[in-house]
Amino acid sequence: MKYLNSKEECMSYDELRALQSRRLCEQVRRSYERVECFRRRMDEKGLRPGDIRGVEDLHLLPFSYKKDLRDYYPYGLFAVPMKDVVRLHASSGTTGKRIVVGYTRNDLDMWGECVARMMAGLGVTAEDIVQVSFGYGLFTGGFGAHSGAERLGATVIPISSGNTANQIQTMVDFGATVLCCTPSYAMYLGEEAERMGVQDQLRLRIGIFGAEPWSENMRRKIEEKLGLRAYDIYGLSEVLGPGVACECSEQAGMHVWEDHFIAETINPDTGEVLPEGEVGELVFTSLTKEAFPVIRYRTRDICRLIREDCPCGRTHVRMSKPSGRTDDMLIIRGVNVFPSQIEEVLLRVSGNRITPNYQIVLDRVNNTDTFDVNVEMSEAFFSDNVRAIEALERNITEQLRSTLGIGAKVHLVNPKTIVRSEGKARRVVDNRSGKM
Ligand code: DLL
Repeated sequence: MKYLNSKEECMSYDELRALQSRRLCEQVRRSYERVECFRRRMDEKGLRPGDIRGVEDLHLLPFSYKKDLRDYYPYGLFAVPMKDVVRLHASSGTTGKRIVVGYTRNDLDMWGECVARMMAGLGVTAEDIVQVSFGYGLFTGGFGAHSGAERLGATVIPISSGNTANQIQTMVDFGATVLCCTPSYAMYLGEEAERMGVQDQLRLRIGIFGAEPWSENMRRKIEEKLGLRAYDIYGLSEVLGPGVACECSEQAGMHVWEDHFIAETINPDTGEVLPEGEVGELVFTSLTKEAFPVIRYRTRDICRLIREDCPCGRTHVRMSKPSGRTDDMLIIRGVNVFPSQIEEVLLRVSGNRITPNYQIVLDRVNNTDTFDVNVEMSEAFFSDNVRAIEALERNITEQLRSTLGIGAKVHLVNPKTIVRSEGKARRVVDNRSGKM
């Protein structure tokens, strides 16, 4: 119970700002002394650590980018000697060199604390049995969820992802009450549990899902299939891993732990800071991380910050579900398209006639982009009624054209034919590279 609404979680706005200001000044001073890239950028702006007197001066600081992690690969941005680094994680991303992040013992403690707080806020206790089906390894998901659950005193099943039938049997046999994994894997586990006929033997009550975008519709479907309440958890390797932000019992935005991180939203084109409440690119500054501090790190995730009081009593700002990334924009026949726009149309038009499984496939034929959207029909809608299927395909095609301004070929495919993912779902298959 120690974690439920701890003192830090309920500080007044002024107390939080004062704490952030103290920690920010210290973080800037340390980073300036120890991280060459940051020092150079400060020098270029003619800034000294002493010029930053508190949160009100945050906007003066230079941004940092994913590219910095690649340029200084592997350890060039660390602020402590390697003897103090006790853990490394890495993320490969879809393109380019992977990135590496490091943690001191204190960093791991802070990480565990952040995850434990959010689990406690959702009602996880020492009585719970937590199945961690996020991948363990260089990906932060498995170890991140693990440390939080263990810190709470819950019983952890460190099963990692994959081997789906065995996952479900384990869930049943060990009486798992909490499940942590990506939402697409949760959906898959739900389908498989149904297929195995063991849905009513599951004891799950809480699901903690994240690492990829997912819609409210998907939340409802997962809740229905697994018989639990599903909560969104957000994070990124560069800033910590899972646990930077998480929903509370209200399921209405994810609290960002402001005693450890400052969140800003900016206009991604101009870098201008936006008032809280406006949609923009999310930027994080870490306040307590030792091995790998980040200052004004551009996440590329698009969301808005919510400063209103939350009925749960926590005072920390909330972020909305990311609606996309500034860099997942597709350019199809010259038109800018975000996968989230396609998902929104699919859900609006089709309701329960489709499942949340879809895939966008791009190719180039005769110097022209081809744009196909494969969408899986639900078991309930799937039938021999070819006319109903064609009518839905036409309807989706028309709505996509009016929303996106370009035509797509929509294919309704049979249930369970789109490849399931054990980690993050692959929504876009882009085969165009090298076919200019
Ligand atoms: O995905 C860390 C994580 C693990 C978060 C487990 C939550 C649960 P990366 O692999 O570095 O780290 O990917 C980070 O994933 O910038 C977002 O674009 C996306 N992402 C993470 N959580 C969410 C979420 C982990 N809840 C990138 N909703 C981030 C939408 C998310 N997108």
